[in-house]
Amino acid sequence: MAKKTTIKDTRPIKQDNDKTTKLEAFVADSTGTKLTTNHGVNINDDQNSLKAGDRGATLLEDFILREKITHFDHERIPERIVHARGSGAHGVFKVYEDMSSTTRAAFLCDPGLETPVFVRFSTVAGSRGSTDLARDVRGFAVKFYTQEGNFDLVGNNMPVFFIQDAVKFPDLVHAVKPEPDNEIPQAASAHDTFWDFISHMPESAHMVMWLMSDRAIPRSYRMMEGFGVHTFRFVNAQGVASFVKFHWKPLLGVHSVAWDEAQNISGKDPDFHRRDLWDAIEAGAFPEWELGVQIVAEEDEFKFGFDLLDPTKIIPEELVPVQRVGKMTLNRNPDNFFAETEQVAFHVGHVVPGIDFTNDPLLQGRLFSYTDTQLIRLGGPNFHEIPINRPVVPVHNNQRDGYMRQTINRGKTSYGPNGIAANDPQQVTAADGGFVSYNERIDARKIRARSRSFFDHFSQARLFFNSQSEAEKNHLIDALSFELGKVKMVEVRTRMLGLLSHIDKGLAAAVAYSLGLHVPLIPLEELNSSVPADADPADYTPEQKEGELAKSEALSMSGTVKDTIATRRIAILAADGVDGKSLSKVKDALVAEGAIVHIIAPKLGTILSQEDQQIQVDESFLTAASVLYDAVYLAGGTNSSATLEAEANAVHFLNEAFKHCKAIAADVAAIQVLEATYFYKKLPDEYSQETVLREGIVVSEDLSSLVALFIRMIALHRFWDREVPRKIPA
Ligand code: HDD
Repeated sequence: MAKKTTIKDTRPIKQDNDKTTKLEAFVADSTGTKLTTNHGVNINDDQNSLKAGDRGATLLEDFILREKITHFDHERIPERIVHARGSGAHGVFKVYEDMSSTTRAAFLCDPGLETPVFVRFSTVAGSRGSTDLARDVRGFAVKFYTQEGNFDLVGNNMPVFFIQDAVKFPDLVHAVKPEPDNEIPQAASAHDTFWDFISHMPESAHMVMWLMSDRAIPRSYRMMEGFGVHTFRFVNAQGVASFVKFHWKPLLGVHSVAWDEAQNISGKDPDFHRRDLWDAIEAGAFPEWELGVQIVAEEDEFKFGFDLLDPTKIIPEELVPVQRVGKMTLNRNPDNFFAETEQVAFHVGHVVPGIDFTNDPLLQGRLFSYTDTQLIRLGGPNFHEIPINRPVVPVHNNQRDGYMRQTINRGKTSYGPNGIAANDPQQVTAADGGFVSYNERIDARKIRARSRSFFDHFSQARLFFNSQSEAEKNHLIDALSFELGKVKMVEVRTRMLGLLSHIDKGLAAAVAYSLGLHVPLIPLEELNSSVPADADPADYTPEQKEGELAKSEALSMSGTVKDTIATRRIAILAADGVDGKSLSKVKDALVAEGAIVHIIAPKLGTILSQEDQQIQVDESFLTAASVLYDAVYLAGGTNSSATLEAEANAVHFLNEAFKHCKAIAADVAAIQVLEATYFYKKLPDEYSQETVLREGIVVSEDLSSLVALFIRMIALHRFWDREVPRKIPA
């Protein structure tokens, strides 16, 4: 076959790179249009079916009725087996500096280039209609529509995974999903089958620490980190490869809610995260993350005490710092949830030249699973033609036909090599941008076994626990006590305690206390189902190794950004007779800092201030709840305070906000309302600025200093220090 030297459709450099414009072609706007059937016939009456007489039977001939009902009957597609509940947004990504020394991926080499992205955040275990606030891992999947094709970074908000080999993924998912006999519980891991599985799966110890931490109950998708989890490869134009781990660092910091709060939000507003993302984008407060990379040279592959290919391990940031190389901004909500967020199909195998895989056995299995799942979920092999999934560059190959094919391919040939069409479409050389897999040398026997370098399941679980703040440790112990407390089978609880004791004896003892059990001594080899009987126990490395990192600051959320109150939700409690001037002053100052401020009163409509001015109420105590806010301000005014003091819902609002360690500020004229709460008598007698910033409560008549302190307090997010010493019923 004669080879042509020129290629008609070279990878485009000056292509129209705007995904929004590309999607426009598929957008349907019905404004001012006529109602038609799907075959384009104008419909005269869409409200009545065709009947034999006024009261007669409906006729089979009614094609309008049949088409409408049939379409309706088929409107649902199978939900994702995992990550069914999700929310999406469009945005853009820009690299800060040319990274061509490490990768040839064009979107990472040109700081002038803006790459469109679509992001889908999700929970894992729950169904499509389940609560956003489940204790769960969050999916963080990003589709980059690059000029060299789509790159999907299909990650989570936790940097490790439960299992080391994809062959166990169905078991993990079966264990965490609702139990098969009664389909209970929904969107929760607090049940027997999950913990039974985990108790036999010590490689999940590290991930379970993350799952039981507050990372599993984020305040917002906008305040979560993201991780590519696996070690990937960067390859530059010279073919030189390095290992890379991907990170997303949110510019708003990493923040969570309290577990009691999460459970309440699940009832008050199960769409809390979805609404938060949507509202922030609608308000122009575009969520932003920096892309971080940890790069390890090829020759350093074996210099760590863990295996880079093991997805249950992180590379501590102290060992390899995260370089922030670019920024992603989400700036547009989808036009249609189903067409975009539901039909988007991610795949870890969607890589572009310059990004490649490693032999992480979890990653390798994922490479099979994602295409396979879309075939069933989206109904056939043409899911890449769904508008949201199309790359911004043209697609040409010899694949044809199948369910719902959209492309009308011209010409006689659908094979290659061919002579009839001059061998089009043609292969592309590496120099012209063709993808060439990294030329990794593999010289091995075929085996079904685990590398010894994967045997240590506890060192990093312990590193994670040791790196948490005191409050975070307490939350982790509480979470385990809650989850195992929901487990019915005592042998599962006990086995878990045995497993926890290999992570940290104090942790196991604290959980055992809550469960009313003793910590059993279970030798590691009995727990280690994935380790062969003849393995050397030295490989389990249960104890802290000399020179090993004891703590990693980056693993605690307590050190993340705390200098902004932008988009934080603040409740101002008020009633008729409120001091309107002070209310406006506080509200204006908070709004000026970018916060969302709602006035909450006993009823909707307006309240009359002591200056005789009507103030619009945003929510009533019936429609609002403290768990939907980050902080509370209690406005002054004699009559308002008297009403709020007698309003049980207002007092409950304050008690709950206190219990969940939120910032509370009050005009001194409203002190009587505070006196009606559980917590008032527990507050320290003497207040200095330092106590205020530790306790998160400020009461003052000097509104200027009150506002300034309140803003600092809100930025600090939560006052976990007061949680244990000032525990209240709420
Ligand atoms: Fe997965 C969906 C992330 C392991 C099989 N996965 C899915 C999504 C995310 C992840 C974010 C939702 C994408 C979306 O929003 O549509 N998955 C991960 C991470 C993993 C991981 C970070 C470990 C590092 N996954 C994993 C394994 C397998 C799968 C080991 C199978 C062997 N994942 C799937 C899937 C899903 C999926 C069944 C369900 C829906 C979909 O793919 O599109 O194929």
